[in-house]
Parts: sequence; structure tokens; C-alpha cells
Amino acid sequence: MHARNERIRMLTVMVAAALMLLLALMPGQAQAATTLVGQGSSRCLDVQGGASAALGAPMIIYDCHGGTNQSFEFTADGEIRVMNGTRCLDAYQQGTALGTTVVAYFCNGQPNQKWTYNNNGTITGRQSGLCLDVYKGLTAAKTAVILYTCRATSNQVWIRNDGVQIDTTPPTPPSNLSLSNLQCRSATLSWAPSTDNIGVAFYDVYHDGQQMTTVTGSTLATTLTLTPGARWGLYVNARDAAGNVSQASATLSVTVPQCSVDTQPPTVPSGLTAAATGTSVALKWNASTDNVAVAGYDIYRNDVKVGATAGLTYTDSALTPNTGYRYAVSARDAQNNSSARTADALVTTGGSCSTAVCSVAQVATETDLPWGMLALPDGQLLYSRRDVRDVVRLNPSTGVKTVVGVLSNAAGTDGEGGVMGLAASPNFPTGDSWLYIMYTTATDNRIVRVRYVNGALDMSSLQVLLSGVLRNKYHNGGRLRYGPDGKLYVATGDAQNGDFAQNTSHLNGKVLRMNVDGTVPSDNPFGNLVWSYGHRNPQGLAFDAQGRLWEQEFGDSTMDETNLIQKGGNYGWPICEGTLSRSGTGCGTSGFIAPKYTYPVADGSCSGIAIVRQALYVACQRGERLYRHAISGDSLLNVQELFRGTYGRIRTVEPAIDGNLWISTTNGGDKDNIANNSDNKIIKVNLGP
Ligand SMILES: [Ca+2]
Ligand SMILES: [Ca+2]
Ligand SMILES: [Ca+2]
Ligand SMILES: [Ca+2]
Repeated sequence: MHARNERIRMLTVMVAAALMLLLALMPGQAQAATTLVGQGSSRCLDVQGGASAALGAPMIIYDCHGGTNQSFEFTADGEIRVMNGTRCLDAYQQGTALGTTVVAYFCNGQPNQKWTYNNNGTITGRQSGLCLDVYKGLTAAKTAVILYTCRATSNQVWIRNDGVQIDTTPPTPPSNLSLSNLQCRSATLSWAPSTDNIGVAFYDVYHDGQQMTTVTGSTLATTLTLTPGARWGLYVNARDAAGNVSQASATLSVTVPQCSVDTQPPTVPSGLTAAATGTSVALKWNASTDNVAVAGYDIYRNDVKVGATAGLTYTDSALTPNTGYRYAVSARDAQNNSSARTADALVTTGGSCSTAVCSVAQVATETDLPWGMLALPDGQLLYSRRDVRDVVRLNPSTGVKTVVGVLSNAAGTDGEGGVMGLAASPNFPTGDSWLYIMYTTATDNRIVRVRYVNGALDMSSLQVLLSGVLRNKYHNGGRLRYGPDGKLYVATGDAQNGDFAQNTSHLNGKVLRMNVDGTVPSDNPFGNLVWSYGHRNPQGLAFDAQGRLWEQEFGDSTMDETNLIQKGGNYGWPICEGTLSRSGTGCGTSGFIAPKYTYPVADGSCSGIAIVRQALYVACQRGERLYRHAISGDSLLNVQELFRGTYGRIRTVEPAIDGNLWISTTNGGDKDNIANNSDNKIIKVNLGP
């Protein structure tokens, strides 16, 4: 009898334990209750009407009193329950507009009852993307709580008493990196710990912008997998549980030894041909072989090395017209064993012309909007399609187009949002395969990088480098451009809120500057990604031969502008539009940097810009023309208008690898998010001197 009772008791305990586990796993199961104290008001989030509040009663702030209408439970599926779990926080009637009322309604699982408590203490409505906000920052009891643009101001920060802490402080950088047991394929990296206000949760180990491994915050050494012969810069970032990432450690340079010594050079490339088009020469050849692997090819013009490539083609440009040249190619392996050179291929360049444009060729048509364009080292062209929301490769020789990747979470704004800027990593030509893309999602504008491998985007490699740049119907910016400093520059629009442009801690209405991995360069002016500010809707970025950044931006109804960008510079919007004062002290405000050139909106509305041989080309939509300026010192001189009215609205201008230009039009369907309702052209422009 005794043993049987024991078994029954055991069984009862096991059933009870299983039930408790089941309850804990059920969606909607509440966590511990907490108050939500407004940081600015020190008052509690409160259902108006107390314990007997009516269904649908509005949320307010009120003196903290511990009642059930101030006691909240965050459920696993994103609800915030109150009044003993009988009501849920609810954006009134699924509202997503600024100022939407927040109420306590019966829990129905709808998306307007799903919320995220962020590590900075804000609470985001998942449907609207807006934050719980005490109206106008007022602090009196009974002030309404509404939805508003997330700004993490004190009227949007809610402090919990259930142990979940606000943490916006990143750890300190790891230090004292050192390498031991260096072999050709492995080594042990160790470092000194970071500190954090709460605790380091992870260390992320990188080389040259590429993540190698992640270890826990209690780990201070790890074995790395290395590539024989690589010359890498290793660094470590610390990360806390809230996702705050430290600045990177100092970089530790390593030259990985080869596993075995290779003394055998590759075979000589075969089949070298050289063909001239105007003053450009296109070379191609057949691959060499090697006992290990061919690492690349060196290009010689008249016995002088003029370039190198990992591919099997090369274009030499800006040569002297009507002149004979000799070209040869040799192959090289990873240990710098070079083959003999090929026999010379002889070629004579064609004539040039003395005008700005020598010739024009329409290469393709497109039923959507080509937005970003990028000339690949092999001469092919990538472009983004804003409203189809993908990336296409165009072979200019054949006109064949191939979709290389689809941004499945991209979204339009029924205006100007969608898939926009493209850029390639500075190391792309030497085998780094990162492409950078700026696009709009349902909640933000963002920048990702994704590897371009075997002619397609490898979506499994996609990394989000920057998210949360506010979107709107218009003013989404969108251009990406790598600078000669190896940093990525980004044009962001003001999301139709001019005040953002003057706020240097806000990412909208800016030119941003980031490292290849999305982190903040240590020499940025404001300690964040902001490089320059006071911009309205910049969509053009280009670097000149001196490494200076030029920027193109849409003004409001009066004038557009071209700016020469200075680190930390303020370009005036919304107080100053071009040279037109709009409010306050206007364009005369101390510190405002004036544009280098302005355009009446009807003759301008320009998006992309490009610089070739110290001429700045500006692609204009309403103006239906391409401006050409000569860059002289700090000035733009000798403005010319090209193609006025010939091709309609011009969106993008981009350097081609042979020293000429690509342009694309934006005719029809460019103020909606409907795919393939446009009539566009992609055109090659062969330039004069
Ligand atoms: Ca922290
Ligand atoms: Ca070899
Ligand atoms: Ca300005
Ligand atoms: Ca469209």
C-alpha cells in the first residue's frame, strides 16, 4: 500500500509539473507584472477610470498607486495585458497615424495589440512602427498617451520594475588582442575583457569587416579558422544582452603563413585579344592553370603594368586617340609566382571628339524604374528596380537581362520608396563579393549587404547594417557611394519632417558615413553615422579626383542644389532652401554652408550625379536633362545642358568602367509603388575629353 501511494503521489506531481510546463509554453502566457513609469513625468501608465474602467478606456499617465489598471504583463506573443489580464493595450481602430489614441480593449490578438519593449525603454507598436508617447511631453496627471514617431525622448521612455532594465550603454572596446599558435589554417586569438554597465554577453570576432565567430561574454580566447597566405586585420567587438555593440578593438594585423611553399608559376594565359572602341581598349584572354590556384592576372601596356584583375577581361580607357598600343597579360598565384607574359596584342585607338558627348547608344528598355546602377568590373551593369524590388544584371554586349536577386521584405511607399541605391565594396574587384543595397521596408529605410556570388545575390549571406531610418511617402533619399577613404556614404531624406534634418542625433535628412561592416567610423564628427546635415531629400553622391564629396538634393518648390560636402557641415534645410530663406535667420544663419549651384525646380528636380575626369554630371527628372559642370577648384563652371527633352526624365547617371557614362530614365509610374508601369531606357553615353 505504501509503495502504491508513493507512486500515485509521484504521478500527481509529474502531471502537475507537465501542466505547468504546458501553461508556460502557451502563447499569451503572461510574465511577471510590472508598472510602466514615464521617465519624463514619473507618473504611471494608467487605464483611465481605475479598476472599473470602461471597455476601450484611453491610456493616460497618473500618480502611481499600484492598482490593477497600472499593472502590466508583457506576453510572449507581444501583448501588453492590464487589469488582471482582462484588457490589452490597443491602438484605437488599428490607427497608424501620428497621434493615434491608445486604449485598453479586450484582447483579440489583432496586430494593433502587438508591442515591442525596446532596450532603450521605448515601446513600439508593431503595426504602426510608432512609439507610446505622452502627449506633447506634458507631465500632468491624466495627460493622454498616444502613438508618435519614435524618438526615445523622456516622454517615450517607460521604466519597468520587473527586473527588465533599460540599457543603451554599449560595452567598452575589447583591448590587448594577441595571437598565439599561429598555423597556416588556425590560430588562437585572445583579448582583454570589455566592461559594461550590466554585462558583456558576447564577443564578435571579425577580419576586415567579415564576421569570423561569436563567443560568449565570459570567453576571452578562441580558435580562429584562417586562410593560408591571407593578410588580415583582426578585431573584436563586445556586445551586451540588449544588443548594444561596442566600438571595435584596435586592429591586430596578421600575415598567415602558407601551409606549403609553392614555387610553380601558373601557365601563360592564351588567346589574348585587344579591341578598341574610341579611346578605350577591351582585353580578354583564356584562363591559366596552376598547381594550387591562379590568384589573378596582371595587365601590361607597352611593357608597363597598368592594372590587375581576378577576372578574364580588362578595359583600359582614356587613351590617346589614333595611337598604337601593345598589351600583354601574365598570371599570378597566391604566393606571387608569375607566369611569363603573353605575346603582345596590338591595337590602335579610334578617334575622339572635341564635344562633351561623342556618341549615345540605347542599350536596353525597362518597364520598371531603374534606380541604383553599378558598373561591375567585368563591364556588365547591375541596376535596382525600385517598384519590382529586385536587382537585375544587364549584359551591354547582348542586351540580355537577368534577375540576380529579389529583396523579399522590400516595400514601396506609394511614392518614392522601394529598392534604391547600390554600391560595391571597395574590395569587390579583388574578390570580396559584398554588394550594398538601400531599400524601403514596411517599417523603415535600411542598408544591407549581401554577397554577389556566381552571378547571383546569395540571400543567405544578407546582413542588415543599418535599419530604422525613417521612411515616408516621399523624401527617402536612397543613394549609396563608396569614398576613396573606404567608407560608405549614404544619402537619407528627411522623411517629410524638416526638423529631423537639423537634429544631428537623428539619421534622417543627412549624409551618413559608415565602415564596411556598418559600424561608426571613429573620426565621424558627432560620434554617430552622421557626416553632414540640414539636407532635405539628397539623392546624388559623387567623389571628385581630390576625394571630395559632392551631393545633389531636391529642394522644396523653389530650387534644387548641388553641395560640396564638409565633415560636420550644416546645409540649412528647413530654414534655408538653396539660397531662399524660409524661416528665422534663414540662409544667413551662422555656419550654414551655401550650395555651389542651384537650379529652378522646373529645370532641375535632379537625382543622381557622377563625376568623370573632373566633370560633374547631374541627372534631372522634371528638367529632363543632364547638366555637365566643370569642377574647377571649389567651383562649378561652364554649365552645359545635355539631352534636354530628348529622353524625358533622367534618374541616374553612373560612371562606366571604360571612362564613359550610363544614364537611366524615370518616365511614368515613378510616383507609385506599382511594378512595371513605366517606360524607361538605359543608355550608354560615350564622352569626349
Ligand atoms: Ca550595456
Ligand atoms: Ca603555383
Ligand atoms: Ca541647402
Ligand atoms: Ca511604378
